[in-house]
Amino acid sequence: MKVKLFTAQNMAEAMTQVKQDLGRDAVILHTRRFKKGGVMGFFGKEMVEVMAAVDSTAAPVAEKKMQIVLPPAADDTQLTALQLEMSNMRKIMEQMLYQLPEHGKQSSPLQDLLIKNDIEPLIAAKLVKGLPEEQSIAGSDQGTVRKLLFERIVDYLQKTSGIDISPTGCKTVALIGPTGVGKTTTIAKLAANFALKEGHKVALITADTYRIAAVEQLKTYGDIIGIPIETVYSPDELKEAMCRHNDKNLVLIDTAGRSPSNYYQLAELQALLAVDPSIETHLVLSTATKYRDALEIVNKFSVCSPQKLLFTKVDEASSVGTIFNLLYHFPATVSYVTTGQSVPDDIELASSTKLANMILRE
Ligand SMILES: Nc1nc2c(ncn2[C@@H]2O[C@H](COP(=O)(O)OP(=O)(O)OP(=O)(O)O)[C@@H](O)[C@H]2O)c(=O)[nH]1
Ligand SMILES: [Mg+2]
Repeated sequence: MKVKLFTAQNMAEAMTQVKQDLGRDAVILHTRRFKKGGVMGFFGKEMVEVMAAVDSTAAPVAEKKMQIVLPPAADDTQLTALQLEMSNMRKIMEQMLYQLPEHGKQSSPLQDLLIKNDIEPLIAAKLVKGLPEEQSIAGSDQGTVRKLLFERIVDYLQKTSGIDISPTGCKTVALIGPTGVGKTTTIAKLAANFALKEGHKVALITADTYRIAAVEQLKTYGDIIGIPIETVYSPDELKEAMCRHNDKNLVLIDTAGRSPSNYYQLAELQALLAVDPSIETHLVLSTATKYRDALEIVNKFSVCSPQKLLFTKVDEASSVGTIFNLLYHFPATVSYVTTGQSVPDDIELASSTKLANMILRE
């Protein structure tokens, strides 16, 4: 790890120095403003100091392509296999539990369908509980029971609402979530739709100053869409940037991906968003996330009090089971789902009937 200190007259200049010296993969470790010259700290010139680092052991790009990925050490492999085995056994036992006589009857084909679409076995059992047997409904068509189940599912998915913009006020929305789930891409999709398709005045703010490349990623989108973009390094700067753009209909804030197990990072994010309680926070999750991991993410990010959930990568997930399982436990509002990498097209307002149809997909 190569660590270096940079001093410049402003943050933009410091970032250029970091990029030139350490490259686009540099990580910002610390920033501070200080006064240079002057008398007892007064009348000095304001300067910024940035401490940045880059992994000096990382191979150059060309070399990286040729790297051979070694299998994990024997112990790790055994451990992973054991964990997998235990997880499979747990699933089988949960399913068996609901097929035992005290639970009434054998699982139904609809229950099996729910489980196949990754609805947790216990939730699937509760969803079909009390539904009539298909053959017991005299003279009804085959789909009657399915329709009843569909309505039950829709009931749990009812809370959906996107970004509600008022023609007069300024709405501010921040996207938060784990790394790589698609926050920046989703911000670009939202910005392009609200600015270009709906003609609203939109501005972007990025608080993701962790990697140089992250700032550039959003700046590129901002330039293409033709809307202003600001970079902020602290809660105070966020407040100032929000004030500067209070003439806009929508201000979208991008944040750095955070690990749910890093308490410090989450506390920092919480402090950033606490500068203005009017910020509407959407927690972004990949639909392909395993349910148990998604639960952990929602639990840990709850310190940031997100108002809505936003699910990305529906196109990459084999089911939308995680979405349903989560909403069964946390009756949260879902804003959007994203369905691919294309900006601005691959985003939709969440629809309870569309999701319910996917949950009952054969
Ligand atoms: N298939 C698919 N890929 C997506 C979707 N949304 C984003 N991606 C891709 O996911 C990758 C990561 O997207 P980013 O927008 O950079 O994710 P991020 O959450 O901002 O990542 P960090 O800022 O590093 O935390 C990119 O390759 C995107 O093109 C989606 O709906 N479907
Ligand atoms: Mg990002």
